Amino acid sequence: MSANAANMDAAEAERELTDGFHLIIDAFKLNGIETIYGVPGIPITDFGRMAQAAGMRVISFRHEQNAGNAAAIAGFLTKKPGICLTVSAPGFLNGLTALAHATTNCWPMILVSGSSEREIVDLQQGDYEEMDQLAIAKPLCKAAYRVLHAEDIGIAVARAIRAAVSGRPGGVYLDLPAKLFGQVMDAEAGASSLVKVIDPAPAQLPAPDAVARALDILKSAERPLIILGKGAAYAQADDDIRALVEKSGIPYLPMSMAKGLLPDTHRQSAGAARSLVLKQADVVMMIGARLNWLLSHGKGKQWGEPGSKRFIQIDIEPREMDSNVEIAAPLVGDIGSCVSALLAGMGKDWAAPPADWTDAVRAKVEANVARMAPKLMNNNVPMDYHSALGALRTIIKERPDAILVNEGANTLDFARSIIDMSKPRKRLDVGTWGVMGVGMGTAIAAAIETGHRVLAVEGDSAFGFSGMEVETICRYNLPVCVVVFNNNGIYRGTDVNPSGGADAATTVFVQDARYDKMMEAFGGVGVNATTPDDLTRAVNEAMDCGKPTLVNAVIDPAAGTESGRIGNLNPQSVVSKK
Ligand SMILES: Cc1ncc(C[n+]2csc(CCOP(=O)(O)OP(=O)(O)O)c2C)c(N)n1
Ligand SMILES: [Mg+2]
Repeated sequence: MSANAANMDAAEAERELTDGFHLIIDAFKLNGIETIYGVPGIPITDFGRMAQAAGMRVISFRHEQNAGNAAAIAGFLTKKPGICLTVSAPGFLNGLTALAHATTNCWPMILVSGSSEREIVDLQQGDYEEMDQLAIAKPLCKAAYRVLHAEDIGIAVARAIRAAVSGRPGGVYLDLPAKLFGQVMDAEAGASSLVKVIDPAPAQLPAPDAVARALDILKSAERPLIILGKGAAYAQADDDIRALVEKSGIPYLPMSMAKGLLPDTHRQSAGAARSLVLKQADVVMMIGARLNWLLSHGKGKQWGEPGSKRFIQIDIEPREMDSNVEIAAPLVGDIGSCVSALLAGMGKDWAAPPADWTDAVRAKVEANVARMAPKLMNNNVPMDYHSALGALRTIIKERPDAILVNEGANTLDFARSIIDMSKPRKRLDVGTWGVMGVGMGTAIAAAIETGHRVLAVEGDSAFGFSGMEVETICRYNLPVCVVVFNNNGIYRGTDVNPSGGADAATTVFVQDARYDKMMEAFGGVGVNATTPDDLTRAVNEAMDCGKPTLVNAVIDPAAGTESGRIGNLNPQSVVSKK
């Protein structure tokens, strides 16, 4: 070898190098992504370590589904994609439910999964955790990408971010084969291969004639109604949405995760008169709410006389229009832009809706609230849903910044109507699917992303889906108070095995279980509460000190109803009823 060639070799060796591990971390950080929710293992263990070393927050869970649910709700809360990191095949599949959930709910999330060697996977030669993950993820998310070369990491992360947050947000899958992590490239070339996403969710302005059409219809209404969906909460256009509702004088109905956009005690809230307004309104304007099953598809008995309504719908996705019924005024654009265009178009002298309509709604709300009030104060032992939730309602009222996480059947339905919210994005629940298992992942991400206190109100069944994450709550010392509504089962704890056999009935659990002991096992505070006073004391203390706490709230096993408020969706057997 000539002296010259030897010198060049030495220069080459001295050049700074980077690799896949570092490029992925740098690409995230460049785009403001600071937190990863995941479960370690081959091939991503070192990646997690390096991300932590590089100053990212890496939160390790006990099961990927909970990490995924954390990432999904982080997306909802921040408008940035929540990141879930999983190992290949089984870890990936565990995370996939949450990715599909995020997509269904229109929340930005990126499931980043390690995968096994392409050459072996594609020949189906039985690699460690072999699976064609990209193909499996594709139908369950908005977009799915695989990166084979380190120099493509920058562009791949940029594509994933833009796909997740632009237009209608949703879940994105990013497949990172094991070999990618160790691939080496020149550090300078690596740095210049990274892409900072400029304006990741560009505003989409509504067409002026579409705005005028919507305002014309709204103006002509005799019994108008506004429905706020979780899309409106996601938009973070809180001031304009409130201004629009107040300027219009129109009664509004918040879907469950839109509660608090305006305080539930607002004069125009029709939350406690839902049946009346759905049936009687003549014009309904949906803001970030879809006419899916949660609104009975915009038709049927709940909606009064067929053909009695005209709908105005604000949504960023044009295909949402006419999905279930005719939309008289489609307003396609991002919610912030649409709402501000409506506000501008309303001018200074917008006439309030006819007083006989707003008075009728108000009267119904007041009657229903008054009817509910004494139930919330009963002192029955064991507690029922009303007395236990009456106690929690006061606690949330006194702490408007606390985040309420809620899942279950009766536990969900009663809490939704009983606990008033007064600020936006403070109520996080089961979303579009009504899925059980989001509780602990949601509570953890809510605490991490916002720094506020979290109160998770959980059915005993619902809690079981993610209950092991109480260890995670203790490990990161998060200010989460979990209240398990323990009625010994799913819906009720009173069913008996119809065969007379020794097995428990399908919907009941171990009687008188002590979920509070689970929290104690990891060093948190556990309390068994049998009265509203016990419950108030324990939850107040937890919310004051912020220590991980689990309160086992003993609820009358006979107090609930089958499927809470959606029992009508259960198919019936004519044969077994003979
Ligand atoms: C992933 C998933 N599995 C199953 C269900 C069916 N499901 C609906 S509510 C529920 C549990 C209800 O019981 P609990 O949480 O104890 O609330 P309760 O009505 O007893 O207050 C179940 C299993 C679901 N919604 N999601
Ligand atoms: Mg239960």
